[in-house]
Amino acid sequence: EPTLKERLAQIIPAKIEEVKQLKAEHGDKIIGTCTVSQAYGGMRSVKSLITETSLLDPEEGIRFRGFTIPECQDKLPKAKGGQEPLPEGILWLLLTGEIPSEAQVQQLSKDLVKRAGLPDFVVSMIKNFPKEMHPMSQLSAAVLALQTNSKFAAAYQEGVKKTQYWESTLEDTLDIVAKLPEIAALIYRTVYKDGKVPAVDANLDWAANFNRMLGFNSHEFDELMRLYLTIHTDHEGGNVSAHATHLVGSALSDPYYSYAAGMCGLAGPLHGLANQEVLSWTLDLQQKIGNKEITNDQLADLVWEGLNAGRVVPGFGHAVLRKTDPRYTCQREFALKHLPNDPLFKLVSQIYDVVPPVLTKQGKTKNPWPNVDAHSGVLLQYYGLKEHNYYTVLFGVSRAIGVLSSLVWDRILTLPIERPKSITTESLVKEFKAS
Ligand code: CMX
Repeated sequence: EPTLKERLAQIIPAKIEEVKQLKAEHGDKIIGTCTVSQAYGGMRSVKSLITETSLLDPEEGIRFRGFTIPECQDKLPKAKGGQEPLPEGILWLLLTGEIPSEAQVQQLSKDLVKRAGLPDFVVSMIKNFPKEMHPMSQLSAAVLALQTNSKFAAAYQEGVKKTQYWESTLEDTLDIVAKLPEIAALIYRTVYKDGKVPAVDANLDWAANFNRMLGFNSHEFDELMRLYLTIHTDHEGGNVSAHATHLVGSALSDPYYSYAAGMCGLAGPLHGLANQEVLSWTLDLQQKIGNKEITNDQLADLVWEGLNAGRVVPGFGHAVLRKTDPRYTCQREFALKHLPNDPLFKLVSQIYDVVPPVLTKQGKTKNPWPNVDAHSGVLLQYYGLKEHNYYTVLFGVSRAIGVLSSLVWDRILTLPIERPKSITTESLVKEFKAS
């Protein structure tokens, strides 16, 4: 069977031809417009980016290369005895658009094991970070330090042809994905535990290896980690982490720079950091409630308290989605299957009943339903990964698979440097006064 790189090389010519034809025949067709409100409003729903790896429907949620999350859970290869997809499979899917065979996924797992391992200076750098430094800052800084390894940067210096940029971008992508579990685990073990991380195990898949490095040994948690690392990979191209990676990469900054930029964006509370905020908020509620059961009305009062103080309800709302996030739903299903009686899960379920009507009544948010971040924390807590400040790092490890696969396609399609036009308020005022 062809390797990932060989398969990609087979797929690429037809795809490039398709894009060439599309541009030749329809290059002047309009796909989106931008109003004054949209320019001031974060360019919401302006269609102006090409991202091949996934597509988000406001009602249905994400499709990875055309496949919904339940379809991915059904079709992607699993670990022996497992039921959740292996993240190696979604890496293959996002890159090629094809569901890989078990053998292809195993081969990719082995390739990632071979690429694992960190230079000593990165290990000692992480060990010397102050413990108060946020784990997301540590993650971006460590990835930037690793940039010295970039094969794309080296190839570019050597004057490699534009049509071959994708090859070293793919090499960097696989290297980064392979090395991230150790980086992330080292951050975790150094900040919260004894600083020791076991070497990668050639007989384990990527997610199970990550769990061993973090210090967890439960097969059920391995299953959760596989699911978690699969569903957080990609959410089309306009979200902050994906767009930042794409934008920085468009300057031909290598994948290390580009991904580190994406991680700086993921660290914002309106984006990835929301999962940390959700857990703090939920535990806070749990503490206020104490050991008793409360009615939905009483819980609603507590939610209103936060809203009236001007805070958002973390984990609810979305810039694009208008229904419950399917990434929320599949985590809820995992919880119903494995931890139906966990008190914190019961509270999260009650929040799911109570918050949407409250947000609807408040009437501000366009989407009162929960997003991916509203559910991940409770699962991690259950399996003993309790340090919420760390949660966004897990999101970031997964997101590498999506944003870097997309970056490989940016280079395959030889997309140019991104440079939209900006305007001033003064110029707008002048323009519309005249008309
Ligand atoms: N709680 C309270 N108010 C909310 C809200 C929430 N969960 N979500 C949106 N609103 C408010 C907005 O703050 C905004 O208020 P103002 O008009 O006073 O500024 C209004 O509703 C309209 O916002 P919107 O158009 O519905 O939402 P946006 O597209 O601007 O923002 C998002 C989307 C996700 C940033 C927002 O819903 C939010 O802040 N949610 C909470 C944080 C969160 O869960 N983020 C994670 C998203 C998923 C991810 O990227 O990881």
